[in-house]
Amino acid sequence: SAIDKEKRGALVVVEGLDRAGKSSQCELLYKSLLGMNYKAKYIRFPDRSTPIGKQIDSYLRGDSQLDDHSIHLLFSANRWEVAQSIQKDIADGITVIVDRYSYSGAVYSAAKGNPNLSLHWAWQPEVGLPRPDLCLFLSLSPEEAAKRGGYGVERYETDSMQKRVRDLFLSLLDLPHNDEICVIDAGQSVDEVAQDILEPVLECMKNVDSIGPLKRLG
Ligand code: FDM
Ligand code: MG
Repeated sequence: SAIDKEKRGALVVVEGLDRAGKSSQCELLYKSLLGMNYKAKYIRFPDRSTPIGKQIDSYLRGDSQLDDHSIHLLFSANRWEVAQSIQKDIADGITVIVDRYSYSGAVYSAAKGNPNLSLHWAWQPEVGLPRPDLCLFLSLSPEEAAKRGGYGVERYETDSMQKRVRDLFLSLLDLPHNDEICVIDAGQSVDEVAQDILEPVLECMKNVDSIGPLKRLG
C-alpha cells in the first residue's frame, strides 16, 4: 500500500515569484498525493488566520505601517507558531506541502533595499525551523511573468520589487548547502509543471528514510 506506517512524511516547500503558479501547483500536488492514498496536508505562509497573520495581512494590504525589521520578524514568528505542528504531522507520516517558506521570508525583506536589513540578517530568525526535505523553486522569466497579467494591489507587487526578489532568489540557489532545492520551469503548461513537480516529490517521499529524521534550517 502507498501508506507506510513506518515512514515519516516529507516536508515539501514550493517557492517562487508572484504569478509563478505556486498556489495552483500546491493544490494540484496535494490532490495528486491524496489520490494516490498518501497522507498529505497543504499549508501556506503567511498564514493570515492567526493574530500574527492578521497583522501581516493588514501590513500587506497597506492598512498599517511597520518597521522593516518588525514585519520581517512577524513573518518569521508566523512560521515558528506552526513549527511544532509541522513536526508532529511529519512524524505522523503526513507529507506537508508548504506554499512559501523561509526563502520568501529572507528574500522579500532583503529586496526592500534597507541598508540595515541584509539577506544574512534576514535569514537568522529562520535558523532552527524545520528544514524542507525538498524545495521546489518555480522559476519564471520576467517576460513570461509579464504575460500573465497585472499584479494585485498588495505591497511588494511592483516590477522593481519583483526584479530584486528574483535576483535574490537566484543568489540563494547558488549556495553550496542548498542541494535540496530543485528548479522547475514554471513557464510550461500547468500539466507539464505539475508533472515536473510530482516526480521529485514522489522520489523524495520514497527516500525520506535515507535522509533520516527531519532536519533544521541552519
Ligand atoms: N512574504 C511572504 C514575505 O515578505 N515574507 C514571508 O516570510 C512570506 C511567507 O508576502 F509578497 C511576502 C511574499 C508576498 C506576500 O504572499 C504575500 P502570498 O503568497 O501572495 O500570500
Ligand atoms: Mg500574492
